[in-house]
Amino acid sequence: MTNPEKLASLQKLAEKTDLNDRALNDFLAEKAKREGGRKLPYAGVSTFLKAPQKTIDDKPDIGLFGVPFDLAVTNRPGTRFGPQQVRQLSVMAAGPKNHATGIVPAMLLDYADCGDVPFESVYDLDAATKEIEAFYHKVIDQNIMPLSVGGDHSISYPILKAVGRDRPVCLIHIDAHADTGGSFNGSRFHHGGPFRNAALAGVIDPEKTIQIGIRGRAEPHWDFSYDSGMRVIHIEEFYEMGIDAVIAEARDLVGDLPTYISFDVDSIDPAFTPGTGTPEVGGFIPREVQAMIRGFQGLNFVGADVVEVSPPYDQSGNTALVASTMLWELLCILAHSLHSRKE
Ligand SMILES: [Mn+2]
Repeated sequence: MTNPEKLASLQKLAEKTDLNDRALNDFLAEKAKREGGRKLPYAGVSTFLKAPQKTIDDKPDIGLFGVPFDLAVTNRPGTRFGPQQVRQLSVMAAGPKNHATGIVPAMLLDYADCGDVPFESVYDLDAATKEIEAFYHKVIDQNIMPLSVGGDHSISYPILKAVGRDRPVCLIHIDAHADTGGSFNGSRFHHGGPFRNAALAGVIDPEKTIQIGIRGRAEPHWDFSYDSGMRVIHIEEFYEMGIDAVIAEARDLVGDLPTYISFDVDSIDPAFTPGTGTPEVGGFIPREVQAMIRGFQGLNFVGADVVEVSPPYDQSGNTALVASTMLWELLCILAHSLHSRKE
């Protein structure tokens, strides 16, 4: 039996209800008071990372947007259901505190779920692409940093058209595919070409673009990446270099310039994220992408997206959970970046 004195002191310790992290403790107590108690994780309306619902007219510092869109896929559809599924699963990735970095985004600034991009032209790819761009111009006009959930990867192009409208931005792109393909079956707005389009529109700087995790049979389509000076790190080179060297190279490339980060769930091995249009075996484990995103903390971010969650192929919901976890990690580094700039 345990020493009675030791047991008594343990029992005394257990009477404490406050958290050791005093600042977080007071923040959460204040929040619960404001909201009339702790919100049940399984009740109410699902929002991205349990964020409050607002509109762009409320001008949150960071806006979480859904882009329910899959008109631009080369093969399997379904990403139009991505935002809804990520909203539902992201309650399990919603913080409040990043255990590795200590960041509590809600203590740094105001972020909100601002709903989905509205579409009129659901049968017309070119028109829908223009609608996405027009919506994000309004977001940028309101000085809101966008953190978006797709949707197929084609959405990054119209988003970047707004984000990079005043100057080309740097790009950190985590994906199995470089997505710099040309016209395909009569369109250049497909999900295999957003970063070629963005470079040609002058809204990203190809020489300040790094693509990480690239692999698979689509390789012959990525000439534009090499020809335009993008840095392509295939999955094999990633493991040869080691994650710290990859992070260091990306940081060195973009420096303190405005940087956008685009994360495609198919960068991760389909053992973890099968629910995506173009799964590519031999990819990252989720922990590596978490570590990479944390490794980018301190860069000068102007926005990010999480794309290619396709719930019809996501029978366990794990793809949406992994995507939600990366959404949370991205929120942490975006919040840190914006907060640092405001100080
Ligand atoms: Mn992609």
